[in-house]
Amino acid sequence: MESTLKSIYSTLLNLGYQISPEAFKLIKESENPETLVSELIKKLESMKVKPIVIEPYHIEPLISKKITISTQLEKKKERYESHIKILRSGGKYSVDSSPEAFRLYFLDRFKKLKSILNLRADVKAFNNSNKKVKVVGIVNSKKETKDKILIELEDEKGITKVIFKDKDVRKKAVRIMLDEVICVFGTIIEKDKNIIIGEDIIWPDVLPKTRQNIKREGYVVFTSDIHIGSKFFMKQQFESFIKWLRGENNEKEIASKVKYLIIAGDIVDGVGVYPNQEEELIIKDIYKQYEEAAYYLSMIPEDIKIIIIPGNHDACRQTLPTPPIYKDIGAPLYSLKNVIMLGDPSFIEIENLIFLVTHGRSLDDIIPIIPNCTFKEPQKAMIELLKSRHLAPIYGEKTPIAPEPEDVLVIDIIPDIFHAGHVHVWGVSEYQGIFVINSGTWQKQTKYQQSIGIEPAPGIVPVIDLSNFKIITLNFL
Ligand code: D5M
Ligand code: FE
Ligand code: ZN
Repeated sequence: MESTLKSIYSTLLNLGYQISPEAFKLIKESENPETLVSELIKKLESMKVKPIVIEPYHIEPLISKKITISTQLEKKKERYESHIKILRSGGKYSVDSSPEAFRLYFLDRFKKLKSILNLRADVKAFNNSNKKVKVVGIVNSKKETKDKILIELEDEKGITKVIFKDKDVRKKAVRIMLDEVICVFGTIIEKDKNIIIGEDIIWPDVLPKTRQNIKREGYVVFTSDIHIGSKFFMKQQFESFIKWLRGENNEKEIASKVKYLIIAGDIVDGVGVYPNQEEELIIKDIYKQYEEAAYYLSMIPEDIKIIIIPGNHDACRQTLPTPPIYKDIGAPLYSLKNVIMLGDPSFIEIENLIFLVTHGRSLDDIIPIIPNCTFKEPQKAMIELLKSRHLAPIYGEKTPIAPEPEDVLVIDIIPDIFHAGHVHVWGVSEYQGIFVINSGTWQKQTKYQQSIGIEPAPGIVPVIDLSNFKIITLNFL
């Protein structure tokens, strides 16, 4: 036995690996150290970025999990499982993209948001008179001149032209986004041409939310944009995050209470996502990228439930609503027992709290056009999405939308927590009692991002303490 262990030790050293005493202990105590080590070597050789020191977390996933999970842990898992309810994930994924499908899609968007607007006290209280009218419509066009903002609002009956002249109302009107649904109060100036002077604008918005006051324990951890496979993936920092989740780092107290990890897309860097991306890839095979991703996630204790939705770098249909990552390419993730693979957007109830999770592609479209929104504070733009009650208001820019019969991008269920990623900058806020969280990234600035001045803020992880509703941010840099 002793000699077997010695030869294992020197084999690893000869291959250039050091091994930590804890990891060595795991090998020593395993049922069959030789088989385990040959599997370990195979695994390490398949990794593009090899560890210098072998740690327990490299080995544990290779030891049959059935042995390491005690029956008690299994029970705990079941208990957690019953606390997760998927309210809605992705859409129906229809493939019809005919003009008629688009007409029906926007009609559904209009109807859904109109009924949300009609529930508002201010909209309800406004009574049309001869001259004064309210119009609820979808924004068809928008033009800005020096002293006017002109929009066209479309409803079932036709098009109303609205002119905003007054300085104060113009300030509000700047924020109007194409294809969103709003209500305008105004005065008719030409009835036959349907022209009104806009005097006020009402967005669907959310009312202050009161959380169900029940006793909860534990932490929810938010992350996204891991970009495994990219040369810029911050392996070391991500590993220290995993170590923390395993209770092997600072802040053990919090780590031991983590019950859920939510990942809002861009698990891997993908292939062919943008021109010449292969030059920035350390793993050029998408299957291998998911293998590596699953290997990392398999190091996370199994009693932490992991929820994963896709991002624009993941392997799946790219239009919103987005189905879960393909089962064949993402197979290694699907094989993890504690992972739940969902679509974008997903409404999930966890311990009686509603989580809305989306990757956040539309942030690229709305940040540049909304005053006071910047890529440095994505949470502000996320609040604007809540005001519009839509996850991708603008059609035809960077966010591809599939015209499904039902617009599942309407925020018709008000969440307690709204989580997105994509812009690679973390940010947290609270709006009307809703936690708004952007979970940043684990990818350093890429060359492309450098060329257009995107400055990521990686390695920061927002966490919610369910017992007191405080947000903590942990820094793994
Ligand atoms: O996106 C990360 C951030 O960088 C997001 O705000 C978009 C921006 N980005 C990255 N690549 C591009 C290209 N090719 N065009 C425009 N904007 C881009 P991620 O989804 O991680 O690539
Ligand atoms: Fe990303
Ligand atoms: Zn993205």
